[in-house]
This record gives sequence, structure tokens and C-alpha cells, in this order.
Amino acid sequence: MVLTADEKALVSSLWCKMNVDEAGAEALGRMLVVYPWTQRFFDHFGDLSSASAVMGNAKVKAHGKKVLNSFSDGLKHLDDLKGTFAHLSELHCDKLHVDPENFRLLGNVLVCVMARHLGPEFTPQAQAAYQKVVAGVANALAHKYH
Ligand code: HEG
Repeated sequence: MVLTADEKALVSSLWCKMNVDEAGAEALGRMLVVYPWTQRFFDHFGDLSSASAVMGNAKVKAHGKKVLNSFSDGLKHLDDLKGTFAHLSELHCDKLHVDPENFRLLGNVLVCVMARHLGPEFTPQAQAAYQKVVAGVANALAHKYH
């Protein structure tokens, strides 16, 4: 994944305006609602029976926070996403058995969540930069799959 210097600046300046814990909860919750088949990985999370149950589920919120904080750490290493996420890629493949297509779904939902929070500040240029980032993270997380 190659970002220009301008895109990198845009990515970090907008990320500062996000509440990572809240956006993580919202992104994971919305993924589970919009793409309900992704719920199969979270059958131990309790009640996911409706959109409001998912969005109010404390385990979903806590896990979304964990996932997006990990994503946030990755933003500090945009030139080495594969190295940064190598261990998590192995974990998702070998232990969690998460189909890597799901990383792309979550990335796209995250972009929607950002648009909702940032409003007009999330310009088409900013969105394009973030689409590269979420694709880069998804590729890095899929890299160790075999
Ligand atoms: Mg994953 C655990 C990061 C997407 C399913 N995920 C984790 C953990 C991290 C993480 C840091 C904790 C690992 C540990 O316990 O050591 N996940 C992470 C990132 C992204 C991602 C950075 C994408 C940006 N995860 C993701 C997606 C799914 C998924 C899309 C499924 C649709 N993750 C998953 C599951 C667990 C983790 C089932 C274990 C949850 C648990 O039982 O606690």
C-alpha cells in the first residue's frame, strides 16, 4: 500500500478527531448488523438477536474498542503494515479461523462510521486515503493465511 505524504498527513489529522473506543464499538456493532453472517464468530458474546441488542451489547463494545485500538496502533506503521499485523494475522488464521473477507467488510464499515462522525471534513480525498488504509490493513491481516 502506498500513500502520498499528503494522504499520510490527512490520515493522521483526521484520526485525531475520532474517539477510537466509541468508533470501534460502533464499527464492530454495525458490521454485525449489516452483515449478519459475521455474527458466527461471536456466538459467545450473548444477545445479538436484533440491531439494538447488538449495538447495546457490552461484549461487542469492549471487543470493538480492542480491535480499533489495534488498528490505531497500525496507523503508526503505515509503511510496514504486514510486519505490524503479522502476529494478529496468524492468530486470526490459526486460532480464530476468521475468513479474511471479513477484514474488508469491517474496513468498509469503519469508513462509513468515519463519514458519519466527521461530516463534510471527510472529503472525497480523505475517504480515498482511508480506503487505501483499510485495504492495506485487511491485506496485512490476510498475509499469513495458508
Ligand atoms: Mg479480530 C480477537 C484485532 C478484525 C474476529 N482481533 C482480536 C484481538 C485483536 C484483534 C487485537 C485480540 C487478540 C488477542 O486476544 O490476543 N481484528 C483485529 C483487527 C481487525 C480485526 C485489527 C481489523 C481491523 N476480527 C476482525 C474481524 C473479525 C474478527 C473482521 C470477524 C468478523 N477477532 C475476532 C475474534 C476474536 C478476535 C472472534 C476473538 C474474540 C474473543 O473471543 O475474545
